[in-house]
Amino acid sequence: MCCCSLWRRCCLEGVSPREIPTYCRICEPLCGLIATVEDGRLVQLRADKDHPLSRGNACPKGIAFTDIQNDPDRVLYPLRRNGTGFERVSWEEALDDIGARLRGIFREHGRESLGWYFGNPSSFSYSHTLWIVGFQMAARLRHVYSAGSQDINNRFVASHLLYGSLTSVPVPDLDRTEFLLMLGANPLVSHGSAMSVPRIREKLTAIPKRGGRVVVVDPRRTETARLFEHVGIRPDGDAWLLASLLQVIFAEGLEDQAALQRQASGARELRDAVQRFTPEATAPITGLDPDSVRTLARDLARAGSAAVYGRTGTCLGRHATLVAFLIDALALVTGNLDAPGGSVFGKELVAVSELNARLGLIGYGKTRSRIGDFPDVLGTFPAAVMAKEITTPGPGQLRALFTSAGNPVSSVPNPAELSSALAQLDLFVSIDLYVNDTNRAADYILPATTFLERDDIPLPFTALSPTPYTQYTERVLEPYGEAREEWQIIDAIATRIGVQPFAFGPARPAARLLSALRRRVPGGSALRPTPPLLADLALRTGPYGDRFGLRPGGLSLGKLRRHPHGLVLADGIATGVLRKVVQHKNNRVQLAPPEILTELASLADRPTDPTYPLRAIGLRELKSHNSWMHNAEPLMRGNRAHAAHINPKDAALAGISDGDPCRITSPHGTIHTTAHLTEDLTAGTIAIPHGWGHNGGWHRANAAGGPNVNDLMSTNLEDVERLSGMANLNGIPVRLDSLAGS
Ligand SMILES: Nc1nc2c(c(=O)[nH]1)N[C@H]1C(S)=C(S)[C@@H](COP(=O)(O)OP(=O)(O)OC[C@H]3O[C@@H](n4cnc5c(=O)[nH]c(N)nc54)[C@H](O)[C@@H]3O)O[C@H]1N2
Ligand SMILES: Nc1nc2c(c(=O)[nH]1)N[C@H]1C(S)=C(S)[C@@H](COP(=O)(O)OP(=O)(O)OC[C@H]3O[C@@H](n4cnc5c(=O)[nH]c(N)nc54)[C@H](O)[C@@H]3O)O[C@H]1N2
Ligand code: SF4
Ligand SMILES: [Mo]
Repeated sequence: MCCCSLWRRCCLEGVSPREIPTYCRICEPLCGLIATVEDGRLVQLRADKDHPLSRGNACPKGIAFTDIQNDPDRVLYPLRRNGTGFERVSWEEALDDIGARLRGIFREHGRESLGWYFGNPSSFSYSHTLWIVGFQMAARLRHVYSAGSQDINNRFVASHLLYGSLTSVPVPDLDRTEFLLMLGANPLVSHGSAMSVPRIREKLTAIPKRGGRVVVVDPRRTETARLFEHVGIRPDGDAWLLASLLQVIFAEGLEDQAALQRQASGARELRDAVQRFTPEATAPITGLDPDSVRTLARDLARAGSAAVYGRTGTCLGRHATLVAFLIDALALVTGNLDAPGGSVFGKELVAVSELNARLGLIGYGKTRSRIGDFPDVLGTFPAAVMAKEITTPGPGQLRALFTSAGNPVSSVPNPAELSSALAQLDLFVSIDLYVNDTNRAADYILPATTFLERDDIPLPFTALSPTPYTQYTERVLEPYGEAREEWQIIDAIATRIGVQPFAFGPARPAARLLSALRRRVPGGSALRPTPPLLADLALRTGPYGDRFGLRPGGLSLGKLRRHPHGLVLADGIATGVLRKVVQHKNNRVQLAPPEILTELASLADRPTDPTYPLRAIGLRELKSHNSWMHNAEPLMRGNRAHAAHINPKDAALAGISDGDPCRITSPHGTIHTTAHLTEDLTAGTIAIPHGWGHNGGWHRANAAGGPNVNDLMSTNLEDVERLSGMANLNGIPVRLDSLAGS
């Protein structure tokens, strides 16, 4: 149909623009988008009014993705390093050489010398994720790293300890809660994380509108805190605050006895362990007035319903696993776990947790890292030790590395150490959209499709959505240039080293099912499963599935194809499901596992060093997305530049005025940036955006300048959180100096 109803040349020549519904895969709300495509090129992206949840809402980053799709700096052909930089080569040449070099490395050093780092955008591609897992298992990869150790692995470990199920993460029941206690999250800017909630501002503001409360615990009076009640905690004080809230609740008999009896074991030990954390005892560390902490504890315990939620601000400190654990413990002790309006467990689209509980494929601490002896979390080791794994000789040394959708030189601690380690690799291959700050050192850069150039279904996100929904999208564009989907690239590399992801033995029921399916699906590969085939299989046998006709009305990919704007699966998250979630033998949430009791017993603040009197924390910006959207013109207008947000009192002590250049120094490194003075920061805290300081193939991003804040961060083994391998990126001791006049 003609979109302009004027029958212009485009219609007559059959190239009339097409408008195709799809969804954004930059961050977790997965907002519905309409892509206008003309002559095989993306013309525009706009918000999809017919998406059932985002209903015509999208943020500036989603709209600006047009500039990334069409960016002249994108890598569209395989690139090989030569003496001076990169040269274009054919796919066959690249893949054959990579295969041959890998085989040589394996002959000399064994398979364990191969590693993979996958970054944040991989979580938004089902095919990429599936093929990494398939490849990891088929090739028995040990060196696997991800953005998770800079983001959320502590949350998974807390779930493992509490529920015996790593992937069971409760979400706040936003539509029903009367009290939301939110720690270390800024959803007005981040748009929500570990929860999938389009139009989150509306959801949050609806809480006080219906008479409830939202309390935001954050060292910065953030965009979110400004709308609600703000508790200005000192960086990394959360473990002490949470322990105090529990202490008050137990001491005043405000715990929900019935819930404890029904759901938990270890309540008495937990009560004993938090006894020493009175609000008076923790005040010097949290910076919070003991009376207000007591009032908060009482209000939370007495609320009709309450959800406790924490995100990256609580994940990147020194006690990350303990903090994530105490967040859920507080919900349980107040009777709000798995209860309407509380912290609730969504139903998975694909039964990953249940399947994993049965088969025990991936887990926690199944293996330990060669360097640092860290437990694996879902098959991955801390990215903070990746550099040392490359540079430390001995059996199992990491010598050949792939990165896909990742920019670890920008995102992990101590980029200088990692950069110099990458230069020592025997082989370094990256699958990306750009020459970024990491793969500029690669032997090969293989061009990936963008999310608009691949089909998708957001498999893990249904369980994180307070209104369960899902959506399947076909690719809306043919790949530009010679870009390929990651799974195809992984498959091609696997073939060349003689492994096959998803090769099931003939006796396995899954194999029988697959081959039956293949016969039924037109074009289904006779040899290998494709992502849509696996997704269909997983969907149809999953909790919402149609069981191949046994459950009429259930889901299949075919059904989702008939609902291109997405499908709401239920009105809300069902409660009373904890017995199914918990995998511990006694079927109870463990409130006092030994790991946590040890953490509580030894909890001590880091000694203050007068040389570094301030604490640095992170700051996400509306128009940045980690490291990779600084090349998009609409997001960089008005000469956007990097700046550290500093309380005027701290600035005055250092002789710094607004807009001055300044130097920030930690025990591990130094950065230079511009000072932005604001009362939003609690005195003593500096907030610094990450993901800047570029030196890749993206011209505008390079020109934007700024430092890499991770120069301040440490990869010393004692600075990596023991239980989950989390990098310490918040609450870093720093010193502030003026650079004016120098
Ligand atoms: N100091 C500090 N550091 C942090 C954080 C912090 O708060 N403070 N936050 C941490 C967090 S939460 C995260 S998630 C990490 C992110 O860490 P990373 O995932 O390592 O880095 P990103 O900046 O997300 O880089 C993503 C890369 O993927 C590429 N890309 C984008 N889309 C695609 C695609 O579809 N396919 C492929 N193959 N490539 C694609 C981009 O070009 C870019 O190079 O950073 C962490 N680092
Ligand atoms: N615009 C934009 N959106 C994004 C991203 C982005 O880069 N830009 N990144 C995406 C990614 S990968 C993720 S993981 C999510 C993250 O989603 P969020 O975690 O919601 O994002 P942040 O804005 O980093 O929020 C962390 C908050 O913790 C506070 N904080 C820092 N230290 C502490 C502390 O010790 N205690 C407490 N209580 N608070 C602390 C910070 O001031 C900040 O307000 O956002 C996603 N969305
Ligand atoms: S909030 Fe913005 S970036 Fe995130 S999914 Fe929606 S449109 Fe995309
Ligand atoms: Mo993240």
